[in-house]
Amino acid sequence: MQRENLRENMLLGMGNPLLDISATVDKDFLTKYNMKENNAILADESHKNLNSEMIEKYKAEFIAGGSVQNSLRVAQWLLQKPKVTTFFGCVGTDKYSQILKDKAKADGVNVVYQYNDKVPTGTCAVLITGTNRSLCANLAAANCFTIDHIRDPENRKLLESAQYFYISGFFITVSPQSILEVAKHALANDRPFIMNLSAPFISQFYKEPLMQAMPYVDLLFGNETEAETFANEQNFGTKDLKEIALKICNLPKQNENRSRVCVITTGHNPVILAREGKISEFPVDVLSKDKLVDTNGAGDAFAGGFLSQYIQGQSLDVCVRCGIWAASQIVQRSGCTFSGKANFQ
Ligand code: 26A
Repeated sequence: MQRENLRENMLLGMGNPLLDISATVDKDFLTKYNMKENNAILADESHKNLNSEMIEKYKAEFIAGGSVQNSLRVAQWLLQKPKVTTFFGCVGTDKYSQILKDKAKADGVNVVYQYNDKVPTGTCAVLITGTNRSLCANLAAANCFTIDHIRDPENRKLLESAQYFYISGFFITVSPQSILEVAKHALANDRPFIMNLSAPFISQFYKEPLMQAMPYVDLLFGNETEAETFANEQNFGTKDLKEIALKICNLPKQNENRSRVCVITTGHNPVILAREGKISEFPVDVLSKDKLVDTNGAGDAFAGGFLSQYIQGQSLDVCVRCGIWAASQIVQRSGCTFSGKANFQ
Protein backbone atom coordinates (compact mmCIF):
# COMPACT_ATOMS: atom_id res chain seq x y z
CA MET A 1 0.00 0.00 0.00
CA GLN A 2 1.27 3.47 -0.84
CA ARG A 3 1.03 6.65 1.18
CA GLU A 4 -1.74 7.87 -1.21
CA ASN A 5 -3.98 5.17 0.23
CA LEU A 6 -3.75 6.68 3.65
CA ARG A 7 -6.90 8.49 4.59
CA GLU A 8 -8.06 10.58 7.47
CA ASN A 9 -9.09 8.88 10.69
CA MET A 10 -7.80 5.42 9.78
CA LEU A 11 -6.41 4.81 13.25
CA LEU A 12 -8.44 5.69 16.32
CA GLY A 13 -6.55 5.82 19.62
CA MET A 14 -7.98 6.15 23.09
CA GLY A 15 -6.04 6.90 26.27
CA ASN A 16 -5.10 9.32 29.03
CA PRO A 17 -3.92 12.72 27.81
CA LEU A 18 -1.26 13.79 30.32
CA LEU A 19 1.17 16.66 30.54
CA ASP A 20 4.55 15.32 31.59
CA ILE A 21 6.50 17.12 34.30
CA SER A 22 9.96 15.82 33.66
CA ALA A 23 13.28 16.26 35.47
CA THR A 24 16.46 14.43 36.28
CA VAL A 25 16.44 13.58 39.96
CA ASP A 26 18.67 11.73 42.42
CA LYS A 27 17.84 8.19 43.46
CA ASP A 28 16.96 9.26 47.01
CA PHE A 29 14.14 11.32 45.59
CA LEU A 30 12.76 8.18 43.93
CA THR A 31 13.00 6.30 47.22
CA LYS A 32 11.31 9.14 49.07
CA TYR A 33 8.24 8.68 46.90
CA ASN A 34 8.45 4.91 46.97
CA MET A 35 9.09 4.76 43.22
CA LYS A 36 11.16 2.30 41.20
CA GLU A 37 13.24 2.89 38.09
CA ASN A 38 11.48 2.05 34.83
CA ASN A 39 8.12 1.61 36.45
CA ALA A 40 4.82 3.45 36.00
CA ILE A 41 2.32 3.94 38.79
CA LEU A 42 -0.78 5.89 39.68
CA ALA A 43 -0.37 8.77 42.14
CA ASP A 44 -1.91 8.43 45.58
CA GLU A 45 -1.99 10.59 48.73
CA SER A 46 1.73 10.05 49.28
CA HIS A 47 2.53 11.79 45.98
CA LYS A 48 0.63 14.98 46.59
CA ASN A 49 3.78 17.14 46.77
CA LEU A 50 5.61 15.33 44.00
CA ASN A 51 4.78 17.68 41.12
CA SER A 52 5.54 20.85 43.05
CA GLU A 53 8.86 19.42 44.24
CA MET A 54 9.69 18.41 40.67
CA ILE A 55 9.02 21.97 39.51
CA GLU A 56 10.61 23.88 42.37
CA LYS A 57 13.52 21.70 43.37
CA TYR A 58 14.41 20.08 40.06
CA LYS A 59 13.26 22.77 37.59
CA ALA A 60 11.14 20.25 35.71
CA GLU A 61 10.16 20.86 32.11
CA PHE A 62 6.65 20.42 30.75
CA ILE A 63 6.32 18.03 27.80
CA ALA A 64 3.24 16.67 26.03
CA GLY A 65 2.75 13.08 27.18
CA GLY A 66 0.16 10.39 27.69
CA SER A 67 1.07 7.05 26.26
CA VAL A 68 -1.39 6.67 23.36
CA GLN A 69 -1.22 10.32 22.39
CA ASN A 70 2.58 9.97 22.23
CA SER A 71 2.24 6.95 19.93
CA LEU A 72 -0.16 8.74 17.62
CA ARG A 73 2.11 11.80 17.43
CA VAL A 74 5.01 9.55 16.45
CA ALA A 75 2.86 7.72 13.88
CA GLN A 76 1.84 11.08 12.38
CA TRP A 77 5.47 12.13 12.18
CA LEU A 78 6.20 9.06 10.07
CA LEU A 79 3.02 9.23 8.00
CA GLN A 80 3.52 12.85 6.94
CA LYS A 81 -0.17 13.26 6.25
CA PRO A 82 -2.31 15.08 8.82
CA LYS A 83 -5.20 13.51 10.70
CA VAL A 84 -4.64 9.90 9.71
CA THR A 85 -4.93 9.29 13.45
CA THR A 86 -7.67 10.46 15.82
CA PHE A 87 -7.36 10.62 19.59
CA PHE A 88 -10.05 10.34 22.28
CA GLY A 89 -9.30 11.12 25.92
CA CYS A 90 -10.51 13.46 28.66
CA VAL A 91 -8.90 16.73 29.78
CA GLY A 92 -9.77 19.78 31.88
CA THR A 93 -10.57 23.22 30.49
CA ASP A 94 -7.25 24.68 31.64
CA LYS A 95 -3.91 25.85 30.28
CA TYR A 96 -2.44 22.34 30.38
CA SER A 97 -5.05 20.89 28.05
CA GLN A 98 -4.43 23.75 25.62
CA ILE A 99 -0.71 22.94 25.61
CA LEU A 100 -1.46 19.26 25.01
CA LYS A 101 -3.93 19.94 22.25
CA ASP A 102 -1.70 22.46 20.47
CA LYS A 103 1.19 20.00 20.50
CA ALA A 104 -0.78 17.01 19.28
CA LYS A 105 -2.51 19.08 16.59
CA ALA A 106 0.78 20.56 15.43
CA ASP A 107 2.07 17.01 15.08
CA GLY A 108 -0.95 16.12 12.92
CA VAL A 109 -3.18 14.18 15.31
CA ASN A 110 -6.92 14.79 15.00
CA VAL A 111 -7.51 15.60 18.66
CA VAL A 112 -11.08 15.02 19.86
CA TYR A 113 -10.99 15.50 23.63
CA GLN A 114 -13.83 15.12 26.05
CA TYR A 115 -13.73 18.16 28.36
CA ASN A 116 -14.42 18.23 32.07
CA ASP A 117 -14.70 21.72 33.55
CA LYS A 118 -14.46 20.59 37.18
CA VAL A 119 -11.22 18.63 37.18
CA PRO A 120 -7.77 19.74 35.98
CA THR A 121 -5.91 18.10 33.11
CA GLY A 122 -3.90 15.05 34.16
CA THR A 123 -0.17 15.18 34.68
CA CYS A 124 2.60 12.65 34.87
CA ALA A 125 5.75 13.14 36.93
CA VAL A 126 8.69 11.76 34.97
CA LEU A 127 11.66 11.09 37.23
CA ILE A 128 14.80 10.54 35.22
CA THR A 129 17.73 8.78 36.89
CA GLY A 130 20.57 8.29 34.44
CA THR A 131 18.88 6.94 31.33
CA ASN A 132 16.00 5.31 33.24
CA ARG A 133 12.62 6.82 33.85
CA SER A 134 9.97 6.33 36.49
CA LEU A 135 6.43 7.59 35.91
CA CYS A 136 3.79 8.65 38.38
CA ALA A 137 0.51 9.66 36.77
CA ASN A 138 -2.06 11.89 38.39
CA LEU A 139 -4.90 11.18 36.00
CA ALA A 140 -7.29 13.89 37.24
CA ALA A 141 -9.52 14.77 34.25
CA ALA A 142 -8.20 11.78 32.24
CA ASN A 143 -9.94 9.60 34.79
CA CYS A 144 -13.26 11.31 34.07
CA PHE A 145 -13.58 9.92 30.55
CA THR A 146 -17.04 8.47 30.03
CA ILE A 147 -18.50 6.20 27.39
CA ASP A 148 -20.78 9.11 26.32
CA HIS A 149 -17.80 10.42 24.38
CA ILE A 150 -17.74 7.49 21.99
CA ARG A 151 -21.54 7.42 21.82
CA ASP A 152 -21.76 11.09 20.81
CA PRO A 153 -23.10 11.05 17.22
CA GLU A 154 -20.17 12.99 15.73
CA ASN A 155 -17.60 10.84 17.51
CA ARG A 156 -19.53 7.71 16.63
CA LYS A 157 -18.93 8.55 12.96
CA LEU A 158 -15.21 8.66 13.68
CA LEU A 159 -15.41 5.30 15.42
CA GLU A 160 -17.33 3.79 12.54
CA SER A 161 -15.01 5.02 9.84
CA ALA A 162 -11.78 4.06 11.66
CA GLN A 163 -10.06 0.92 10.37
CA TYR A 164 -7.69 0.29 13.29
CA PHE A 165 -8.13 0.79 17.02
CA TYR A 166 -5.37 1.31 19.56
CA ILE A 167 -5.93 1.56 23.31
CA SER A 168 -3.39 1.43 26.15
CA GLY A 169 -3.63 -0.99 29.05
CA PHE A 170 -3.44 2.20 31.12
CA PHE A 171 -6.92 3.13 29.94
CA ILE A 172 -8.29 0.06 31.74
CA THR A 173 -8.00 2.04 34.97
CA VAL A 174 -10.35 4.63 33.46
CA SER A 175 -13.07 3.13 31.29
CA PRO A 176 -13.03 -0.63 30.72
CA GLN A 177 -16.58 -0.26 29.48
CA SER A 178 -15.43 2.02 26.63
CA ILE A 179 -12.64 -0.41 25.80
CA LEU A 180 -15.09 -3.26 25.46
CA GLU A 181 -17.43 -1.19 23.34
CA VAL A 182 -14.65 -0.35 20.90
CA ALA A 183 -13.36 -3.94 20.99
CA LYS A 184 -16.77 -5.35 20.11
CA HIS A 185 -17.18 -2.83 17.32
CA ALA A 186 -13.77 -3.85 15.93
CA LEU A 187 -14.76 -7.51 16.11
CA ALA A 188 -18.14 -6.96 14.44
CA ASN A 189 -16.40 -5.22 11.54
CA ASP A 190 -13.33 -7.47 11.40
CA ARG A 191 -10.96 -4.58 12.08
CA PRO A 192 -7.73 -4.91 14.07
CA PHE A 193 -8.02 -4.15 17.78
CA ILE A 194 -4.67 -3.32 19.31
CA MET A 195 -3.63 -2.94 22.95
CA ASN A 196 -0.54 -2.40 25.07
CA LEU A 197 0.21 -4.00 28.44
CA SER A 198 1.43 -0.52 29.49
CA ALA A 199 2.74 -1.28 33.00
CA PRO A 200 3.13 -4.21 35.40
CA PHE A 201 0.46 -2.89 37.75
CA ILE A 202 -2.20 -3.29 35.05
CA SER A 203 -1.68 -7.07 34.88
CA GLN A 204 -1.56 -7.27 38.67
CA PHE A 205 -4.37 -5.03 39.84
CA TYR A 206 -6.66 -4.79 36.81
CA LYS A 207 -6.52 -8.43 35.89
CA GLU A 208 -10.23 -8.95 35.47
CA PRO A 209 -10.97 -6.06 33.07
CA LEU A 210 -7.71 -6.76 31.23
CA MET A 211 -8.69 -10.39 30.67
CA GLN A 212 -12.15 -9.31 29.56
CA ALA A 213 -10.56 -7.23 26.82
CA MET A 214 -7.89 -9.79 25.89
CA PRO A 215 -10.07 -12.07 23.72
CA TYR A 216 -10.64 -9.10 21.39
CA VAL A 217 -6.96 -8.18 21.09
CA ASP A 218 -5.47 -8.89 17.67
CA LEU A 219 -2.13 -7.25 18.34
CA LEU A 220 -0.53 -6.75 21.75
CA PHE A 221 2.53 -4.70 22.68
CA GLY A 222 4.47 -4.91 25.92
CA ASN A 223 7.96 -4.66 27.31
CA GLU A 224 9.88 -7.34 29.17
CA THR A 225 8.82 -6.45 32.71
CA GLU A 226 5.19 -6.10 31.67
CA ALA A 227 5.27 -9.45 29.86
CA GLU A 228 6.93 -11.18 32.82
CA THR A 229 4.40 -9.78 35.26
CA PHE A 230 1.53 -10.72 32.98
CA ALA A 231 2.88 -14.29 32.66
CA ASN A 232 3.29 -14.57 36.40
CA GLU A 233 -0.24 -13.32 37.09
CA GLN A 234 -1.65 -15.72 34.50
CA ASN A 235 0.36 -18.66 35.91
CA PHE A 236 2.13 -19.28 32.62
CA GLY A 237 4.82 -21.17 34.53
CA THR A 238 7.66 -19.63 32.53
CA LYS A 239 9.87 -16.56 32.59
CA ASP A 240 11.08 -17.15 29.05
CA LEU A 241 9.91 -14.16 27.01
CA LYS A 242 9.56 -16.11 23.77
CA GLU A 243 7.41 -18.74 25.44
CA ILE A 244 5.39 -15.99 27.09
CA ALA A 245 4.82 -14.26 23.73
CA LEU A 246 3.63 -17.54 22.17
CA LYS A 247 1.34 -18.24 25.10
CA ILE A 248 -0.17 -14.77 24.83
CA CYS A 249 -0.93 -15.47 21.15
CA ASN A 250 -2.69 -18.67 22.19
CA LEU A 251 -4.98 -17.14 24.82
CA PRO A 252 -8.66 -17.40 23.88
CA LYS A 253 -9.56 -15.19 20.96
CA GLN A 254 -12.83 -13.89 19.55
CA ASN A 255 -11.93 -13.01 15.98
CA GLU A 256 -10.79 -16.27 14.45
CA ASN A 257 -10.05 -14.60 11.10
CA ARG A 258 -6.99 -12.99 12.62
CA SER A 259 -4.37 -14.84 14.62
CA ARG A 260 -3.05 -12.78 17.51
CA VAL A 261 0.33 -11.10 17.16
CA CYS A 262 2.40 -10.31 20.25
CA VAL A 263 5.34 -7.92 20.22
CA ILE A 264 7.66 -7.64 23.22
CA THR A 265 10.35 -4.99 23.45
CA THR A 266 13.32 -5.67 25.71
CA GLY A 267 15.24 -2.39 26.01
CA HIS A 268 18.37 -2.62 23.89
CA ASN A 269 17.98 -6.39 23.44
CA PRO A 270 16.18 -7.79 20.37
CA VAL A 271 12.45 -7.24 19.89
CA ILE A 272 10.46 -10.47 20.07
CA LEU A 273 7.61 -10.99 17.62
CA ALA A 274 5.29 -13.98 18.03
CA ARG A 275 2.77 -14.96 15.35
CA GLU A 276 1.18 -18.25 14.31
CA GLY A 277 3.34 -20.32 16.64
CA LYS A 278 6.57 -18.76 15.35
CA ILE A 279 9.06 -16.39 16.92
CA SER A 280 11.13 -13.77 15.10
CA GLU A 281 13.75 -11.59 16.73
CA PHE A 282 14.87 -8.16 15.58
CA PRO A 283 18.10 -6.62 16.82
CA VAL A 284 18.21 -3.07 18.12
CA ASP A 285 21.14 -0.81 17.27
CA VAL A 286 22.70 -0.10 20.63
CA LEU A 287 23.32 3.63 21.00
CA SER A 288 26.43 4.90 22.66
CA LYS A 289 25.86 6.27 26.17
CA ASP A 290 26.50 9.85 25.12
CA LYS A 291 23.67 9.70 22.55
CA LEU A 292 21.11 8.39 25.00
CA VAL A 293 19.10 11.14 26.71
CA ASP A 294 16.17 9.37 28.36
CA THR A 295 13.98 6.37 27.70
CA ASN A 296 10.74 8.23 28.47
CA GLY A 297 8.42 7.55 25.55
CA ALA A 298 10.56 4.80 24.00
CA GLY A 299 7.80 2.18 24.24
CA ASP A 300 5.21 4.64 22.95
CA ALA A 301 7.45 5.58 20.04
CA PHE A 302 7.97 1.91 19.24
CA ALA A 303 4.20 1.40 19.10
CA GLY A 304 3.74 4.57 17.03
CA GLY A 305 6.42 3.58 14.54
CA PHE A 306 5.04 0.06 14.27
CA LEU A 307 1.47 1.31 13.76
CA SER A 308 2.48 3.83 11.10
CA GLN A 309 3.51 0.89 8.91
CA TYR A 310 0.84 -1.54 10.05
CA ILE A 311 -1.97 0.73 8.86
CA GLN A 312 -0.26 0.94 5.47
CA GLY A 313 -0.46 -2.84 5.18
CA GLN A 314 3.30 -3.31 5.48
CA SER A 315 4.73 -6.65 6.60
CA LEU A 316 5.17 -7.22 10.33
CA ASP A 317 8.93 -7.20 9.80
CA VAL A 318 8.80 -3.68 8.38
CA CYS A 319 6.46 -2.65 11.23
CA VAL A 320 8.94 -3.87 13.86
CA ARG A 321 11.90 -2.25 12.11
CA CYS A 322 10.06 1.05 12.01
CA GLY A 323 9.15 0.71 15.70
CA ILE A 324 12.80 0.18 16.53
CA TRP A 325 13.82 3.14 14.41
CA ALA A 326 11.24 5.47 15.99
CA ALA A 327 12.21 4.43 19.53
CA SER A 328 15.89 5.00 18.76
CA GLN A 329 15.08 8.57 17.71
CA ILE A 330 13.00 9.36 20.78
CA VAL A 331 15.56 8.10 23.32
CA GLN A 332 18.03 10.63 21.93
CA ARG A 333 15.78 13.46 23.12
CA SER A 334 14.01 14.47 26.28
CA GLY A 335 10.52 12.90 26.53
CA CYS A 336 8.55 11.73 23.52
CA THR A 337 9.75 14.47 21.18
CA PHE A 338 11.19 14.58 17.68
CA SER A 339 12.13 17.18 15.11
CA GLY A 340 12.52 17.48 11.37
CA LYS A 341 11.27 15.00 8.85
CA ALA A 342 11.19 11.32 9.79
CA ASN A 343 13.52 9.50 7.46
CA PHE A 344 12.78 5.86 8.15
CA GLN A 345 13.80 3.79 5.14
C1 26A B 1 -2.68 5.26 33.98
N1 26A B 1 -1.31 5.66 33.80
C2 26A B 1 -0.41 5.34 34.88
C3 26A B 1 -0.89 6.29 32.62
C4 26A B 1 0.42 6.73 32.39
C5 26A B 1 0.71 7.29 31.14
N2 26A B 1 -0.19 7.41 30.15
C6 26A B 1 -1.41 6.96 30.43
N3 26A B 1 -1.78 6.43 31.61
N4 26A B 1 1.55 6.74 33.14
C7 26A B 1 2.50 7.30 32.37
N5 26A B 1 2.00 7.63 31.16
C8 26A B 1 2.68 8.26 30.03
O1 26A B 1 3.61 7.38 29.53
C9 26A B 1 4.50 8.14 28.74
C10 26A B 1 5.81 7.43 28.62
O2 26A B 1 5.65 6.19 28.08
C11 26A B 1 3.43 9.52 30.38
O3 26A B 1 2.63 10.66 30.24
C12 26A B 1 4.59 9.51 29.40
O4 26A B 1 4.46 10.50 28.41
